[in-house]
Amino acid sequence: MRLRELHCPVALLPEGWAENVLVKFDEQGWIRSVRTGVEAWGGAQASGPVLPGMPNVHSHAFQRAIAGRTQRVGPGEDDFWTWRQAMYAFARRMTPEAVEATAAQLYVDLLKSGYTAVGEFHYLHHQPDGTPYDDPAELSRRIVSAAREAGIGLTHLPVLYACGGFGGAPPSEGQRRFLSDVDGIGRILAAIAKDAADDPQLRVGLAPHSLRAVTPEMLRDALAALDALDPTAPVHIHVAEQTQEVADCLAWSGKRPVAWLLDAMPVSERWCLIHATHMTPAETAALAASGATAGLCPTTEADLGDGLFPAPDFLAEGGRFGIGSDSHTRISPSDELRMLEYGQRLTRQRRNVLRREGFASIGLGLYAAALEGGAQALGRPLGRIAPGRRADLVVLDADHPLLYGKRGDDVVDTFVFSGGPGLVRDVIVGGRHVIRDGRHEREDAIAAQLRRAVERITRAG
Ligand code: NGQ
Ligand code: ZN
Repeated sequence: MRLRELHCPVALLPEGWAENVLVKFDEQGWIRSVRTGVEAWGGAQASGPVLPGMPNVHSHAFQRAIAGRTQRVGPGEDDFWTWRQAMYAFARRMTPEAVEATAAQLYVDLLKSGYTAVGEFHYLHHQPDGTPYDDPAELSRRIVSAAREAGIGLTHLPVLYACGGFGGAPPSEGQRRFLSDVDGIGRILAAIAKDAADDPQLRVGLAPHSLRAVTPEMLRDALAALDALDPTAPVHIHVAEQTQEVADCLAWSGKRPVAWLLDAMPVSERWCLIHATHMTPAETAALAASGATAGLCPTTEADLGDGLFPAPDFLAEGGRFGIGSDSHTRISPSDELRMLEYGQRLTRQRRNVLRREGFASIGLGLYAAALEGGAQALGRPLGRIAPGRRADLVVLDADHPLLYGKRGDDVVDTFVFSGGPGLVRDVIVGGRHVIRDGRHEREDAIAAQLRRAVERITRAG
């Protein structure tokens, strides 16, 4: 259902909390006006505090299908690289139908947890043996159609993946479905950009997978191809997630991955460096100064044993970040933000570590930072209840016992540290009321379609 306005008893505006806020939308889903101190008179009324919806900057939708399937002990020690083998083995089994069904269910679950837009870092392009589908953009189109079915905003990021390691090392068997050259990825980009032209819910960008997966020449050519299409489109890349990757990059180039990228590439506001876990203080300061965002995925980074992002230094340098759920072991913006702070508390033996100037609360400071950084990373006007931004809103459940008697910053701290997705009651994306009273109108059909797809791929073994 499309709304034209929403009256909010309390809303988080760019300037802070405001009461009796009337937000008006146009039919394309843009916020037209925001007025405060307006009494409700019978139009659509939010049942609780209203926050800007959270952008999710990093998703591999198909990996939701492996949630709970990678926690078994292996023959030797388990690490990121043994997880990756298990992930590759499962990725082989994904049919186009399974990709779409998994993504549609995932996107409904993202909405229910308070995410209203997602950056899909999409590298499953081809058939299991590496042959392109008849339509080379087949699986990208499946992602777009899943996002449309769920009603979530999408920044589609087709991945350029060509090598198996630094210095143009050959790819492995398990990477066949991901491989393309610059022209191939350009064709997928152009196909999806056509769909995005008249859809304010959709944007495209480019994702060179990592410095392991592309050569510097390819990276330059791909950026040139992207610029020809859209010189402001987002660029996302995995970087410095594992210490092995740092060591390999040093052996190849004499530089650490983040330093290499900042020196060799025009890293700017349009870039989002995913993970950037392992940085020296100089790299941390330089990344912050570049204006690029760090795409932090704390629950996945914990699950994969990556290490801790140097968040206190990065924030002190004015660094910008967005959050992502990456492998989707957990789906919850509050989990990502809480883990970001708790990682620091556990190692420093202190409380309230990630403080930000102008914010009295940790939860709100981090939530607000992730809104701004997330909007920047996804290249869409999100993250603020303000005219000209997308009407992407989350209504918390004022009837939830955790929120009794709470006001202002305590509401967001309760969401981030205690309530999580259970506090999300209604979600509006681009003016469409996609989650009502905790339910998505198509959730039964979407779950049924997933069940069928899972049964088929499980049977096919
Ligand atoms: C991915 N995931 O592309 O899904 C990666 C693993 C890799 C994370 N880095 C594969 N969390 O980096 O080679
Ligand atoms: Zn990733």
